[in-house]
This record gives sequence, C-alpha cells and structure tokens, in this order.
Amino acid sequence: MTTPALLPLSGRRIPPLNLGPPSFPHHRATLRLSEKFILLLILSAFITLCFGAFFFLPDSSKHKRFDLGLEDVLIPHVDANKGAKNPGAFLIHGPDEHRHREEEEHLRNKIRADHEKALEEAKEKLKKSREEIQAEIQTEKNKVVQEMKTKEKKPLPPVPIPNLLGISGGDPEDNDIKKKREKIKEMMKHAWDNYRIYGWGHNELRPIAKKGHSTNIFGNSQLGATIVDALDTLYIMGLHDEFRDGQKWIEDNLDFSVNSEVSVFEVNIRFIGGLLTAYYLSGEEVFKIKAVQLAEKLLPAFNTPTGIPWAMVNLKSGVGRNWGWASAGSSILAEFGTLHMEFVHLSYLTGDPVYYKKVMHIRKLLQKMERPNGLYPNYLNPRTGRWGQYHTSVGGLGDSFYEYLLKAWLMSDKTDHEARKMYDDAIEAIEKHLIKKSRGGLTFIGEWKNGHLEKKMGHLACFAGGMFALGADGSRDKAGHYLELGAEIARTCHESYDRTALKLGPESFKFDGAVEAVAVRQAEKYYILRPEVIETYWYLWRFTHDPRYRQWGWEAALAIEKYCRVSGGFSGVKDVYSSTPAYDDVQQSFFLAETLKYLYLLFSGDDLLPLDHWVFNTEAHPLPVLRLANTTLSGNPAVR
Ligand code: DMJ
Repeated sequence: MTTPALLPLSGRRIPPLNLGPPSFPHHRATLRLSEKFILLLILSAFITLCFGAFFFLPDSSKHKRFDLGLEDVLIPHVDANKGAKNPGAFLIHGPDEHRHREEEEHLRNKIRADHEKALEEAKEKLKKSREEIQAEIQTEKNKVVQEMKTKEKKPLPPVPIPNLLGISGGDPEDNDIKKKREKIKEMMKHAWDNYRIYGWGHNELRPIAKKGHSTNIFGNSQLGATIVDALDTLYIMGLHDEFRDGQKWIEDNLDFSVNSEVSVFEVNIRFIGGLLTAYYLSGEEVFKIKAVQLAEKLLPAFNTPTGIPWAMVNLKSGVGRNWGWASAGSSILAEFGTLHMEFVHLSYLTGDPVYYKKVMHIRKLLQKMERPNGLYPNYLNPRTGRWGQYHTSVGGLGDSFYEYLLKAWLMSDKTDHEARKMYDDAIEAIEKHLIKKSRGGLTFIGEWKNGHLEKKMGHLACFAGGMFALGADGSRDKAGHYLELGAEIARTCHESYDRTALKLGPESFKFDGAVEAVAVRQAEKYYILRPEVIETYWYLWRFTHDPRYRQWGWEAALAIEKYCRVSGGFSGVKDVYSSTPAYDDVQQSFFLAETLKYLYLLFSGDDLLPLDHWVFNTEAHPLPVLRLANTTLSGNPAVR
C-alpha cells in the first residue's frame, strides 16, 4: 500500500514551509496558510519580547499609581536606591502595604502563567501539519459562517411532522407468538439492566468482566453508545421507565464537544439515527437538539478536495483522516454512502440545506464516475476522486451504500427516482457478476476482487435478502424475481447457521468444492451478536407471512439465549463450530438496537412500524417517510 506524502495519516509530519509563490492547485489555501504561519511567528516573537521585558526591565510595577487622594495612607515614594523623588507615584504604606504586595505578586504570577500558556499554544500550533492547520482554519470559517447564518435566520415555519403511524402496539393474537415476543422483551431487559448496572455511560458492556467497554469507532470518550442505540427498541417494547432513564442520561451527560476522533459512519448510523428516531417516537426536543449538535461536529469531515468525507473526524478540532488499512488512503463506499437518510432528515427538521447538499454532492460525484462492469468499487480516494482497489462487496465495505439508495427512494415517498435508478442499475450489475448458485443449490453473493469472484459470503451480506425483498415492489417489472432472490439469500444464510454446533452463523462462510456455507478459517468462525440474518427473516416475514421465517428467527433467539447469555448480559462467541465456545466478552450496542428489535418485530403484528410509513436505517432505527409532496413544503428539504 503506497502512502502519498501529504496523506492525513502522516498528519504528525510537518510539511516543508512554503513561503514562495504557490505551485499547486491549493494555492489560495497555501497563501492563507503561509500568512497564518508568519502571523504565528510574529505573535510568538512578540510574546517572548513582552515576557523578557516584564522580567528584565526595571520593576515599574512597584510604582503603582493611585489617585485616591488619601494623604494619610499615600505618601510620595522615594526610590530607596537612588534617593530621587518619583513625582506623581505613590507607595502604599501602613497595614495595607503587605496586602498590596501580595496582590502584586499574585498579578505578576498570573501574567507570567498567561504568557507561558500563550507561548505553549503558539509552539503547539507550529508543530501541526499542513492538513491539521488547514482543517482548523476551515472549521473556524465554517463556525463564523454558521454563526452569521444563525443570527440572520428567521424563525422556521413549523415543520409538519410526518404521519407517525404504528409507534406502539403490534400485539399478536396467537398465544404462542405472544409468549415468544415476551421472551424477546425479557432478553432486552437483561441486556439493558446489566449495562445499566455495570456499563452505564460507557459505550458498550463487557458482560463477563462486568464493566464498560469501547472500541476506536467511538473515539476515546464515554458517549453512552448503548443508551442512544437502544432507546427506540425500549420505546417500542413499552419499556418506558428505561427509556426515560436513558433520556435523563442524555440530557445530563451527552456532550459532543470532546477531543475525540470518531467514525463518521458509525456515529451517524448509531447516534444521529438513534437520536432522530427517539425524537420522532417521543417528541422530546432534546433528542433533536443533540442530533443536530452532533451533525454539526461531523461537517468538517467533508472538507476534502472532493467533498467525499473522511472516515474519521476529531469532534473538537474537526481534523479528519482515513483508516490506515484502506486502499491508498481511500474512503469507504459503505461509510460515505450511508449518510443520506439521516442527513435528509436533519435538513428537514432544521430547515438548513447544508446536510442535504453534502449527501447530494456525494451522489452526483458517484454518478459521474465510470464503474468497472457497472460495479461500484469499495474504495474511493477523497483527494483525487479516483477509485482505489477494484473490490466490490455487498457485505462489509459496500453493503449499506446499496441499502441507502433503495431507502432514499422509499423515504422520499418513492419520488427520488434518481436513487431508485442507481439502486436498480447497481443491483443488476451485482446479480450479473457476484450472485451465483453453489453445487448444492444455495444462492450466494460472492466478492469481486480485481476481476475475480471470491466465493465467500459474509454474515454482513445476509442483510441483502431483506433488501431484495424490500426493493421488489417498484423494480423494473421484476418484483417476483427479487422477492424470490431475497428468499434464496435467507435460505442460504439460515444454512450457514444450521451447519454449526451452536446454530449461530459464522462471520463469513465459503462455497468451495464440497464446502458450502461453512467457515473455513478459524478467524472467521465467530458470532458477535450480529443482526443481518434475523433482519432478513423479518423483511421476508412481512412480505410473505411464510411461517418458516418466524421459526428460523426463534431458532436463532434460542441459540443466543443458550450460548450467548451470561449473568452480566449477552456476549459474542469465538467459534460457532465448538459446542463449548469461548466468549468474546462484548455486548455490542447493535445487539440492542437491531438484533433484539428485529426479533421483537418478527413476533409482532404488521401494524407496529408499518413499512409504508417507516424506513429503517442501517442500524434499525426507523425514520418516517417524508411525504413532502403533501405538505406545505415545496419539493425537497434543500429548498425549504
Ligand atoms: C451495524 O452497525 C449496522 O447494521 C451496519 O450497517 C453494519 N453492521 C453492524 C451490525 O452487524
């Protein structure tokens, strides 16, 4: 993997100072940068001068002037050393003298500390790389523009809240189904209560060690990821005390002004998605406010030469960068391509088109690009606007990009035809090049790597069964075909569960000769409480009402209960082929957001969150369809 000299990864390196005439396309930024540099140098020299003057010039601070006219306490000061009168200057005598000396000393210390601090800050600035300084300047500019806009803004016309049908209910009539639904709710209680006891405020829970846990996607701050991710599941299950508890924590503690580098994609789908849904369900303003606060913090990630956002952004400095492992400094398709739903809702709710414009810009750029075999590669360089390696996947790195094309169309009340066309074209190419049938008759989605099909399917790709079913209606006269394709993927993914000792699916599985739907490498045998297979069962259940999907979902629920439940919550397992598996000791936040929610919905009536009113984001946070044509708003959120 090559690393260009000015990649953000090399952010700690100081690029050569360019004071000469600009010689590359960012000359305007370079000039400003140089000016800033010179200013900083002058500032630090000035501070050093003041500092020196303060300590090495004669100590005039002792000659403090007082104009109080109190002759009994103020007498003309005589310089003891020179014996000369210093007219107009008075020294304080009497009982106050000591106090004033102390005050002076205190003042001097404070000035000294301030100077040292300013000097340190100037030095720190000079240590920063060109990218960091550029991003800081841009962030400052954005802040000023934003402040000006806020000042100028007239109060928004009230936003017509979409028709929020089916936010509770769904009680099944059948007694057996009712019991199963109750069991899922009990599992949610167990996961939540233990997080409440042992991990409260941390991002996730270690259910064996019984303490908080986090990963780099959330940065180094305790942002309560599990709380935010779980809120809507608690709400639809009727766990309202727990919901309020979570709301209180968010009101009191959730603060995004932290010096922490987070994944733009992950915080968008889990935090912004979770907060927006919590707002729509409960109507509590705090969730909307927090969602907007976070979104503002993510905006600097888009300050790249192409407008394709960085994978990570520091919430405080606004400095962005990409994952070190991504092909040639690229951004990831499934990351920058999974912002649309949340960002459209942000523009809708705030009346500020900035979010909408960011995601539409990404779409326009992608539309202009040439696609090898009609496929979207997983990697795109945000500096050059060129694809990285030609890898295409419907699993990790690609998955939710396709999902959001379809859902952009659904969320727009099926008016965003551009998104639908992009989805249809992409799916056609995927079917042609990536979807195959195994010798044993299982349909699978492989991965395209530099012109070669790898016959391996990830657990993540299993979500596509649900996506094909959801997109069937509205496809180019192929509704029956796509529903069938969704059902075939569901069957394959069920097989990947059924062929293990624990009846839980591995992270990825192969189709190679005699091997079918089975993981081969040890490193691919784990199950981390992922939702995708159950998600597909639920969509297929909604569209077909074939009882097999409830049956398969129940098998998975029992397996999770038996092999993943521990006294401190639920844990992932390291090897689904071993009947005595080791735990990974992580209760993922998506287990509460997605896995348990999809299971609960699978055993609920269709009137709970009906699919013609709600569209689920990729973290299973339902967002209402925006029927803008029927509102007083004209067209899309960008022109409100
Ligand atoms: C979730 O965070 C989301 O579903 C995402 O799109 C991909 N994977 C995880 C769960 O497996």
